[in-house]
Amino acid sequence: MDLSRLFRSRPQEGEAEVRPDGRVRLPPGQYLTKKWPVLTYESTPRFDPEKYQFRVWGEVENPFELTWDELQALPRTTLTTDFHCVTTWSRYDNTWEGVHVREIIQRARPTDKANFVVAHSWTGYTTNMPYADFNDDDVMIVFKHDGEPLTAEHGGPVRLIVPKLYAYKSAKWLSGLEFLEQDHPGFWEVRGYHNHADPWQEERYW
Ligand SMILES: Nc1nc2c(c(=O)[nH]1)N[C@H]1C(S)=C(S)[C@@H](COP(=O)(O)O)O[C@H]1N2
Ligand SMILES: [Mo]
Repeated sequence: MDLSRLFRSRPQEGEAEVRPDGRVRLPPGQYLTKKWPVLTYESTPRFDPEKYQFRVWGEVENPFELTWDELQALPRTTLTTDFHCVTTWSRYDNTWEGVHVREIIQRARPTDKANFVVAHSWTGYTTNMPYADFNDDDVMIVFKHDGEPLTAEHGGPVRLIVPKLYAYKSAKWLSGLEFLEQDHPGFWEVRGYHNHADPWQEERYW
């Protein structure tokens, strides 16, 4: 499924800055968009706060579940990061509000066998990543984008955001996090998308 042609537009001159860490801000082969396209495989699901459970399990000392209210009550962070889709659009300066994943890590206490994380959506969508990519300064469970509640089509009311990997790692409608010793490729990863997905290495497909 390649929707990139639908969204292609000219990159804007002068926006390909170099980041403080030395990385070029716009990854190779990407173009900038100010709009925020929707990319979903499944149909946008319903959300029922009464039935919602956020589950953390696997290679952790303290597996747990949170209700919607308990998840909402965790300490909040706001961060502004860029978002890069494998179909070649990038959107700069998205302000995310939500819970930093380290709030979850702290409570779950991953064991020393926790080498990978699988993010689960209540639709059944999954995506996998190395624990080191998950446990990073900019990885968040978010409820708001640019000051507004996340819309349902963008994963509202709760999704994962992993800014340094292509956006298929940012599971919409997040319902749980599974910590694993062995890697377990997710929905797109078994259908031809790169297992790791680093935009600066153009890890798009395999
Ligand atoms: N549950 C779920 N999460 C998902 C997807 C999906 O199809 N289902 N698509 C992924 C892909 S390929 C991208 S590019 C981003 C798109 O997020 P957006 O629709 O908010 O732009 O969500 C990711 N998360
Ligand atoms: Mo994507």
